Amino acid sequence: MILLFNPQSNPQSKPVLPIALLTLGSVLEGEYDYEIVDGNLCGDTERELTTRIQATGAKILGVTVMGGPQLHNAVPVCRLIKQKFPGLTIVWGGYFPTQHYEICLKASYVDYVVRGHGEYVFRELVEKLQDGGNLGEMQNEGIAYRDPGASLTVTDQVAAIPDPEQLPPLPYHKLPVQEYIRSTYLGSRTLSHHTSYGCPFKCNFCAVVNMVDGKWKPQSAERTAETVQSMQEKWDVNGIEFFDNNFFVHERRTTEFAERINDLNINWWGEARVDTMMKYSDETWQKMKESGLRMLFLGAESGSDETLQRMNKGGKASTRKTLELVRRMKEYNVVPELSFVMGNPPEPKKDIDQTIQFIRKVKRINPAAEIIMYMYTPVPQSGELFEQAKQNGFNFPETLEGWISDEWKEFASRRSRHIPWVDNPMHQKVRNFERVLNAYYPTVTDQRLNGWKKALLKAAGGWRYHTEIYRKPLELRALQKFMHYQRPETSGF
Ligand code: B12
Ligand code: SF4
Repeated sequence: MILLFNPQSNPQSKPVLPIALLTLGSVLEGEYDYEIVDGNLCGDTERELTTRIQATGAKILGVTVMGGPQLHNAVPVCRLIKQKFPGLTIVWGGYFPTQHYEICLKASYVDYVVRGHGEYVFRELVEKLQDGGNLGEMQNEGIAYRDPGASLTVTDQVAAIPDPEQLPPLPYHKLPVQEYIRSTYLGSRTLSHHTSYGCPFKCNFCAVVNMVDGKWKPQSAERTAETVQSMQEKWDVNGIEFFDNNFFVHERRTTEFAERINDLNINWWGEARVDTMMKYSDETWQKMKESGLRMLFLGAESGSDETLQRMNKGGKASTRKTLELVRRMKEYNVVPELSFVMGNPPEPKKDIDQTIQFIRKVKRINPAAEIIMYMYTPVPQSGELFEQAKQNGFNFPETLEGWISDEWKEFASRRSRHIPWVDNPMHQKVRNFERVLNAYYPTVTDQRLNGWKKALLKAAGGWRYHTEIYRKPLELRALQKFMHYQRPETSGF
């Protein structure tokens, strides 16, 4: 028996479907016994795992791990579970272990790390562990472990990306899917899905590059549309969030998908690049709109063309294009959700000021645009930004215990106050501006904010926004707390 475990990632809100575990399960289906344990559905994850291991006699525990709150749950739970069941093999996979496998393998409670998209390599590892095969003869790349002499064995490459079109359907029957359906801006019954792996770009602040090295593999429009239709038939879904890193790479796939779901009356959301969406024809935009596209998440990243270059943003990314796109989206009434990476070296203050001014321009053009502001937080890969970060005294923690300290938990959530090149006044300026911006332009996707609450927030934030006096917005803080205001990045994914 194999248990696939999703540590708690968002215990306060409605759980998000653990798609990684469903797809790992899809290739075990019919060959191996397995169960999925979702920490977001159980209060005490350690107790739940203990009960399930005792009841099933599980010998392998596969754990999916994202930096931030999820790691915070994964570390103590795996430590305790390993103490209780020393014979249990614990395998970690996902974004965090892919990047920081050496640190993970220092911990006595992590036996193996699978790097990259792990469906086939995990299945082969399970086969070897159960049948006693030689790990040195693994066909699939993407595994790292310490042998009994404690030296590190790691394959040269991360796992090859599986072709999503060839993967079996997701084994939804392993989870209580109804629990994951939530009400969002898209619809009263929204569920998430994933249709492509990777991204063809290599932005040097982005963790996706380490996973896929500039590759992108999609499922066909036909299969994607069929899945959406079956979600509607089975669970009466009327909103879909596509969590792909870059759903819109191929215009033809998007158009075909939009045509195929046109009559389903479903609203949808996805993640895209600004330059790609500017290349799309008016006809495609019209089709996407008619098929129910309500909102797009876009990596605008910066208000400075110089910084976009330094980020290796690639393609034809530019600030001018971002402004053109938000104007275009206004015509189609599709909400742009723009994500920015603030405080980039070598001149973080200038970078922050330029991006704040740029966001003000965006809002003048399209007031409905949602703005998400992250602080630049390096990922371990080569590139000018990371080199400069290191020169500025940046180092990752060397143990998992270090990673789960409050400071690094905040860091992994990309809102850290402890980035060496961003001093406290700079950090405060970003957060104060964010507060004023969110008051003056309350998010359109927040379902709890009704008309009078929005009007009150807008009035209270107006003078600060116009005079650009962002310091100490205590009155806005109190108001937003009182109204349970929801920041844009917590509204969808
Ligand atoms: C859904 C999602 C969430 C959900 C949580 C989902 C869950 N598991 O509970 C929520 C909304 C809570 C979330 C939050 C955050 N997320 Co998030 N999230 C995603 C998203 C959009 C989709 C994940 C997904 O389902 N992918 C589909 C599956 C098939 O792919 P996968 O997860 O990579 O899994 C494959 C491999 O990683 C591997 N694998 C994964 N787990 C395991 C386990 C084992 C045992 C094995 C063998 C293999 C394996 O094999 C899988 C199959 O191919 C990704 C982006 C993306 N498209 O992947 C970002 C992403 C993972 N998130 C990210 C971040 C930064 C966060 C946050 C930390 C910060 C933020 N505010 O965005 C927060 C906080 C996390 C927390 N609370 O702990 C980053 C990670 C970057 C990094 N530096 O590591 C990503 C890549 C987004 C991005 N492009 O920046 N997230
Ligand atoms: S385009 Fe987006 S997903 Fe692709 S590498 Fe750049 S930031 Fe990452």
